[in-house]
Amino acid sequence: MLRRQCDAGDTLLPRLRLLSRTTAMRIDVLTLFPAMFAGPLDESIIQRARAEGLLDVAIHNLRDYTHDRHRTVDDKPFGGGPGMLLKPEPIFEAVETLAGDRARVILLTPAGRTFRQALARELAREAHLLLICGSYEGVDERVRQALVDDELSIGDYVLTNGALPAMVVIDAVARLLPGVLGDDESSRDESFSHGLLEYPQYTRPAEFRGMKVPEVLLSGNHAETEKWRREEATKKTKERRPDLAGGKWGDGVVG
Ligand code: 21W
Repeated sequence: MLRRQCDAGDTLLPRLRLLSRTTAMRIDVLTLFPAMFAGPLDESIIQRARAEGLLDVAIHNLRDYTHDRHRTVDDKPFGGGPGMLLKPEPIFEAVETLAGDRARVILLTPAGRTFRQALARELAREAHLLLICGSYEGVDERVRQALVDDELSIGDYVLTNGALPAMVVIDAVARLLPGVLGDDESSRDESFSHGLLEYPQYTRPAEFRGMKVPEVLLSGNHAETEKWRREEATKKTKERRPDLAGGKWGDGVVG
């Protein structure tokens, strides 16, 4: 079965990578702003992953799951107060239509736990994600109770809705799927998965406007170069991100 997915000319490495995933990862997104997703998912590495059948993303307009003339998705909160809430019926109908019984259902909300690289790695092992984008109005609590497996925030700042956060999650997860990054990108990534920020890097020319590339990098001495890079990365991490300091959570946060 696996064999048929490989062309005769394939080298051994891409063939082995296929062993860990035989079908594309499926990601469904439920949003009030489907048009926001057009650019980011149609460019670069994500587009290539989709074209190669490694990732299957579908964007769904929450309004398509309403049945009234005005395509109503929100209503006033019981108990009063300002603003409106996303009403449960369209979200329930959408999730019941899209999730099957295997999808991991994730609500993007500022009240969620912060999305980190460790969770991106965990999500990359799932077969099917369903991302529900929050809106400024908030969501009826019964959605959380009955449908949602995880609530995620992407950080402590206020956005207008959950569409950008959903794209951030898709991007972080997609690049971890087997075969999405080239061999060079992947091995480079692995060598940084030790919880340090990146060391300073230089390319030609060796001197530019009086600014010189550190001598050790021109020396050709690999051991000295490695030592310099490790020291610089450690120094930078201690200065800028003392909370990471050497990857104390074994988290593999990349720089
Ligand atoms: C902004 C939703 C503010 C809800 C009284 C009670 C998803 C997000 C979002 C948004 C509120 C993420 C209110 C980082 C984000 C998101 C829109 C608060 C108003 N008044 N990660 N509640 N930052 N943002 N609701 O904004 O949906 S993940």
